[in-house]
Amino acid sequence: LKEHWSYENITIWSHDNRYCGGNLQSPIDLRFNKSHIDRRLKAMYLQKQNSHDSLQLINNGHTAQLNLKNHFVLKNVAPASEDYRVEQIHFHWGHANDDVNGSEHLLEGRSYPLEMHMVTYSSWFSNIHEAMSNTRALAVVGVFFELSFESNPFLQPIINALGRIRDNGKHVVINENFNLKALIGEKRMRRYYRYDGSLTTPPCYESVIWSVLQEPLQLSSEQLQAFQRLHGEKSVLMKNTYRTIQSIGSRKLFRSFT
Ligand code: 1SD
Ligand code: ZN
Repeated sequence: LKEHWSYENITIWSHDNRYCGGNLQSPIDLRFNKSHIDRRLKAMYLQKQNSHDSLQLINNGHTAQLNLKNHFVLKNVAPASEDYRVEQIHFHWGHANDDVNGSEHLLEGRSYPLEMHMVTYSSWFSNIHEAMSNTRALAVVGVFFELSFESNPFLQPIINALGRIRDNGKHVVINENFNLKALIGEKRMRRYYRYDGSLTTPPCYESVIWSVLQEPLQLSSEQLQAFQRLHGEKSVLMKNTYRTIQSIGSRKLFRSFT
């Protein structure tokens, strides 16, 4: 298992990580006409936990990641299923002067400039590392962002902190109020695509129940640029932090909405 990988050479990920060459890989192109309605897919929601742990935003060389340990559980991932504990959120984007590419999933063949992932793990496991490689032990919620003239105030606590984690390995504590529930919006969690997939980065474990919300969030181009200014390994600009789409193969794509 190789820890070192980059977005410059996605095509060779499978040389060091055999799962990356598997049949249940992510991301994929989400198409309404190729999806099946599943009426058992209920509105998901976040339940606040009683935690006073600080929120840490880190530059891990591949993305900006906000650690949310013990703050929320995700409910209704599947009918009568266990809770999924929210571990972190992180982002995927393109590069400066590219307002189009950046998302990992596509919607009707279309990309968005930013995609947020909320990574959760089944409460049957004691931590995410134990869960990581087990079937359906992770549930990741993907949320697209599209550009708007107005900035998104719910995203601003993260944007403000990005300037302080420009370089690989940096981390800061977010002291401003960050409200994940308000950022995503309760209603948005009703309409989503659902399929069985993988981590979109090495080791590409095929352990993820994917939910990608149909309705995007908005951010301003100034907010987007704050991501595009981050530096990764060897101080090079972190750019095009997204994996190309993978074949859906024989998998079924479901949706929660009509
Ligand atoms: O890319 C992330 C990776 O950084 C890590 O967070 C992993 C879960 O531990 O998830 C992948 S992803 O599939 O959510 N992109
Ligand atoms: Zn991700």
